[in-house]
Amino acid sequence: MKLILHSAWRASAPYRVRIGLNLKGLAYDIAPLDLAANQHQQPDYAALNPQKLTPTLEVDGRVLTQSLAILEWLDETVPAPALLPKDPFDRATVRAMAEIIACDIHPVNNLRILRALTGLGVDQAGRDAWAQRWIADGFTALEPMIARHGRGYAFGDQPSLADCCLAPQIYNAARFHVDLAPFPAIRAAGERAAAHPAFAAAHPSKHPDAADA
Ligand SMILES: N[C@@H](CCC(=O)N[C@@H](CS)C(=O)NCC(=O)O)C(=O)O
Repeated sequence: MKLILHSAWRASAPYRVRIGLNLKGLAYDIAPLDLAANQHQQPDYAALNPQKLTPTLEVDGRVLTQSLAILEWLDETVPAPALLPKDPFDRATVRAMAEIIACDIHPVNNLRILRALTGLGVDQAGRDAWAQRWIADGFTALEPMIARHGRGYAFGDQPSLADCCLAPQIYNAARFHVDLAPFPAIRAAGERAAAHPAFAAAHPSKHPDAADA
């Protein structure tokens, strides 16, 4: 299987997919996109991904988009190690954790939203305050779920879809100087994941075009 991941170095959504691919032990090429230079908005990329967002995963020439859809495809295609538990109730719980991040925290802090805020006259301090507000809001909901269900990782004692989303969101929270002191369970799960080779290899600093930041 020939896999090409269109990925941007600090972006959360492709970071989730890099973690998933690494957990499954799959080899893949990274096609880096420079979001600051708007490479994702160019016609050649838009032909692959009409949303002009990253990630896009090419699978033997076929195209998948949306990080959660890609991770679920991955889990169905390469079942071990599983990203979702077997029990339907547990699966729904892990999906709920992932969706708090991917559907409720991340979209309102995305580059295009921050650019739109800039266009409305919001300065850097205002944009940081915006991101901090919504990250803290989501983490406040996630914290008791991880405290209840985590046993090392966000859910149970193995990395799951929830960790694929959590590690990038913690990285993103640091970029916006979010105080993680009120979220000990989130911090503990993040530290546990960071020590896992699949997560370490997916870190933005390992991206082919990583810059100093
Ligand atoms: N729901 C999508 C979100 C994709 C997304 O928003 N990707 C960001 C990077 S994390 C992006 O490409 N942003 C470009 C922009 O906002 O202009 C997914 O999970 O794949």
